[in-house]
Amino acid sequence: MALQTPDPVAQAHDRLIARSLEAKDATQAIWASDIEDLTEELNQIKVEFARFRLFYQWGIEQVSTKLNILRQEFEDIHDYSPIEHIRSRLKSPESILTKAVKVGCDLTLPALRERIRDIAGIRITCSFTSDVYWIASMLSRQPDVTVVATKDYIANPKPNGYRSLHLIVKVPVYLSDSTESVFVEIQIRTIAMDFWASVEHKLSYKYGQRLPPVLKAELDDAARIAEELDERMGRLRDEIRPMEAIGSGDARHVDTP
Ligand code: 0O2
Repeated sequence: MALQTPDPVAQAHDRLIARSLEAKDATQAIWASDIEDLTEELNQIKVEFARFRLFYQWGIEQVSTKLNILRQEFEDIHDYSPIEHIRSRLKSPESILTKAVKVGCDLTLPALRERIRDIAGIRITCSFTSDVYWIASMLSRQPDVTVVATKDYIANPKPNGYRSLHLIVKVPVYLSDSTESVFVEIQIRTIAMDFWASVEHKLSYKYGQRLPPVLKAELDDAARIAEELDERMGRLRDEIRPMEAIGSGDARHVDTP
């Protein structure tokens, strides 16, 4: 069953109905001034919420810039980058409210700011598992990035086979007269992990909890194969790396992830 999200317009509508029912005399049910007040209130909520989400967009831009610099630096020096692809998404107002209801968060901006930490999301894909940890380590070492939580679903995959490294970081957003901090969720995974997760996501979307056993078995098998592929690619890469360092005569190659 779909979760009910609180809709400010529907709530205002319900309040108007409630007021009119309470009124003893139908003629005094709804005053034009009431409607004006509520419209004004709704517009204010919309403006505040749009500004609230904008901070997270800026948070995404901060982290994306850091990642792009790392990527370009690596491509320039090593002719290779541990970062294959970067995607970002800002949670929609509906998804924010749905999650807030799900986790029992108050529907106030301070509560949403504190409790819903994946409003800004960045997903990084890379070729090798070692790249995943290297990227996490490079980001964590930056002085204005604070890692507040780590979920290592690579070391400890979820029961369904999901693997990925998740970081919740806090980054500053510099405004003209102040600095605000926002949470950004960063998911880092290999191409194989990402491929599996996107197929699993589509199947979950289609079947929910009722995934047919034959598909569940296929998915379990695919998770095992994806893990094995990552391990094999890692071993092949370990073979190539020392040769690259010697071939280029560049000692910096040894420091790459
Ligand atoms: P969306 O639209 O992708 O953002 P918490 O935030 O700690 O209260 P949560 O949200 O379960 O709990 O955190 P977790 O486990 O770190 O998962 C956050 C995100 O990871 C999810 O976001 C998914 O993007 C991804 N994810 C986690 N588990 C799975 C999984 O089993 N399969 C797939 N395909 N993705 C997964 P959202 O909020 O679900 O949605």
